Amino acid sequence: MKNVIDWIQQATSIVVLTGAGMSTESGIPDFRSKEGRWQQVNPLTVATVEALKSNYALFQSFYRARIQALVDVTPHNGYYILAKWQQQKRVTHIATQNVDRLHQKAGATHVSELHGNIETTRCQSCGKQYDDATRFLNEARCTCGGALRPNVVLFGEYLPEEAWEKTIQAIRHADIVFVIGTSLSVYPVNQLPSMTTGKLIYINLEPASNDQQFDATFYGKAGEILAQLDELLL
Ligand code: CNA
Repeated sequence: MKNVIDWIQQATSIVVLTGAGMSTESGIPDFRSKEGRWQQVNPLTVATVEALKSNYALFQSFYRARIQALVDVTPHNGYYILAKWQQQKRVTHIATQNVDRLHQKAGATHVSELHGNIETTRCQSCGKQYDDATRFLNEARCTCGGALRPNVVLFGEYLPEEAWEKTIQAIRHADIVFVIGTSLSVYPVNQLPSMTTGKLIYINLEPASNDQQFDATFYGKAGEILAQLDELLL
């Protein structure tokens, strides 16, 4: 812990990359833990373009449940700590695989949403954007008649180019990259940690198969470990 505090204090650019494990302490299940959503329904069969095109009812009900489950969810203390580090200019870039917008709800700005977000929607046919999910939740279609979908990146789709490029640039120039709450099993985001020449720090409940690349690892709850680090920084 002492080394990591020294690194943080000396760093001028810290990048944070988060995954679903960052949100479990706010009550949102991840995909791959024992308690994760993956155990009940396989997202590989639903969060896909194929499901959107060939089984829209299943696709719609999967995402409706996910959107509704987020209504009363609030960020935990770990999210506020990262937002504070960003305001203090310690953290220069936040990138997330999460679609829940909890970074922004805790006050973080300019978050690169590598897998999009679940709050806004668009038409799969004409591309028209909707600022919220009301129409989608009401099972209405786009004004053009096309099917609506959340602005998430489905399996098999490309990542948003701007978010991806900004994140690569930030990671290449970072002194430290914090990788938090991700199993690092989803391509291409799992390639990002190896792109830095800075220190790599992993915070996760359990080891990942490729975590020998990290300079420091903390196995435990993200919110608790961030709180310990933050306390030592005061
Ligand atoms: P994942 O594969 O489910 O991995 C999550 C990791 O977090 C696991 O290794 C867990 O051990 C770990 N973890 C769980 N709880 C904690 C905790 N409290 N503190 C620290 N670590 C913890 O999820 P990834 O993000 O790696 O996979 C990427 C997918 C999951 C993306 O496509 C996301 O969109 C998708 N996802 C997002 C959300 C969300 O937006 N909150 C929820 C579920 C899935």
